[in-house]
Amino acid sequence: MTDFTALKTAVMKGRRQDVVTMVQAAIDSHEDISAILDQGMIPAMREIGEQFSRNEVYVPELLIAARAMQSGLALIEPMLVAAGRKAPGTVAIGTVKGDLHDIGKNLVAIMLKGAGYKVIDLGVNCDISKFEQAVAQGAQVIACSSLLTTTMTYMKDIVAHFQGKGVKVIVGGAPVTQAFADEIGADGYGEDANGAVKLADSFLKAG
Ligand code: B1M
Repeated sequence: MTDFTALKTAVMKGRRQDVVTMVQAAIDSHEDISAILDQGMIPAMREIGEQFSRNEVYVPELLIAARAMQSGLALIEPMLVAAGRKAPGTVAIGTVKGDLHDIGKNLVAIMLKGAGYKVIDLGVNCDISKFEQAVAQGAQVIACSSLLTTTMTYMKDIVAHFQGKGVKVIVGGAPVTQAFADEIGADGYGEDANGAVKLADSFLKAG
């Protein structure tokens, strides 16, 4: 039985080796992968974000927590991908221009791969030209991630750019809402990684 509180604390404190040990032990004991994420790792990032808002921790603490989180995700990725079903289509994903947050984007990419999609991961700080290149490589859906209120506005430019070009643009990230997605004319809003997969399915799943 995994101690999710201990896992959450280890992520928050950035104790990378402890996170790796605990996640590996959870995997070895056939713990539900969603539980590892939803009860241990994701709440850790949420809580350290709240501490950051209250000036109780600073950017270095966020960085080491993020590094520990990424190490845990790297162990989970093959399990999620192996569990995947087959669905045809290519999705390009990137964090938008000016934004360097990539944990949520990586999680969405992992879940899309797990659902059988070919994923073109464009990384962070993506301007329109990067998404254009992915479309030239066959991307049918563009998934944009933003974690900052100052960068989410760039999604409006991306949506406008691809309007009428036969590419679906979907958006997500902590400050993004359905209302914002509607306002900028996006083709969809994914509240979380599963939401992004459902959107891709709705556009690309053979039916
Ligand atoms: Co930053 N940061 N950060 N940060 N950081 C936030 C976002 C913040 C809310 C913290 C706070 O103040 N409480 C705040 C933003 C405030 C705002 O805009 N209103 C903030 C700030 C201010 C900043 C800096 C400006 C700080 C500074 O330098 N003074 C700076 C900006 C740098 C930049 O990007 N230009 C900065 C830097 C950083 C670090 C580098 C230290 C680090 C990022 C490391 C990394 O990503 N490799 C970091 C972190 C870790 C955070 C918090 C604590 C955690 C983010 C995270 O990983 N969450 C964050 C606080 C928070 O979000 N509560 C914060 C876990 C992740 C799994 O969730 O990314 O939301 P999330 O993804 C979810 C969904 O949103 C959704 O699915 C995912 C899985 O469920 N989703 C999508 C995401 N993308 C999607 C795309 C889709 C669909 C769904 O496509 C369709």
